[in-house]
Amino acid sequence: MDETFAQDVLEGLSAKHKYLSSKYFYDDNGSRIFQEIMHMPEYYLTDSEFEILSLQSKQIIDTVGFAQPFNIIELGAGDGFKTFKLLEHLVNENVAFHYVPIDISQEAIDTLSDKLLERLPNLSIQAKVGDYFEVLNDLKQDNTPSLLLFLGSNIGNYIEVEANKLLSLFNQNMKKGDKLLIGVDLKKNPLIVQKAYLDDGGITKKFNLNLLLRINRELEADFKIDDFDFYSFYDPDTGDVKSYIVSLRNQKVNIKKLNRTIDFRYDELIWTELSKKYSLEELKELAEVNGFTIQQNFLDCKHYFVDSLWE
Ligand code: AVI
Repeated sequence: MDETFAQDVLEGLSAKHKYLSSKYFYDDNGSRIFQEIMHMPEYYLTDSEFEILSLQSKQIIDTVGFAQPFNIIELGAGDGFKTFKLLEHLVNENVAFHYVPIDISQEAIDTLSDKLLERLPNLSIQAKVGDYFEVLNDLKQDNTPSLLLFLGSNIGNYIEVEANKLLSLFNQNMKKGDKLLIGVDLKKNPLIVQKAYLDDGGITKKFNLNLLLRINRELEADFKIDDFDFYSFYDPDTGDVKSYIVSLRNQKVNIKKLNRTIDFRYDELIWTELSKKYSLEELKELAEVNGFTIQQNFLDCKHYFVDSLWE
């Protein structure tokens, strides 16, 4: 049994306002559902970032300005669909670089490596499964310049203190001269944001409820999935999208491996995820409090999303 998972589930479901961390969405099944989300028309984030990397890869790499060879280290690579455009540009231009994708899902990393090598047989790829910082720490030993990629608005899933902790850890684990390209979803018309998280097809609901299935499987619980629903809400002032699982009944759930029975009230919420949207001013502040300066922002044509280059 994964002790941290067990501990976190116990803590979150025993709290007055119940919560579960979205980092636990991504078991192999959850990673597959996330691929479905990224292909939904409502989930504009993927298309916007894909456009940036399709049309502006040359400008991005020219602005980075590294001598060759260099590393491209992708944190939380997922299916690498967006990154493909950047990699394709570099391979076509015969640029000397190593691509080092890091992800916590073995399945996601295997699929990514196979797909990339099929389409870019000359790509030098050294995939790693595991913790970002262990890998970054290893890479610090070699003095090849590195461009870190933290794309897909993954930073939006961290509350403010955790986002700052993570970014300052990135900073500490970067060598002098290394750069970070961070993908961030921007504040925009609230209806567009709302639809991306409360989709008509119920895929985001399935993504959230998969976490209960994971608890059933790994902690021998008896959540009845049909007795729970999903809700998501965007607050345009704060930029927070908050997602919840909703209990549809008064009910008890036994979690055998935790030796606990948890009570859920009718309409009680479990907070599962924050997906924060930033303004460009807030983004500048986020960079600066963590010791970075923005070298350049690369936006899509609708100004929905930014890939921001930090040094
Ligand atoms: C991975 N992360 C940036 C996604 C997001 O938009 O917050 C996860 C997601 N949750 C619901 N839909 C997508």
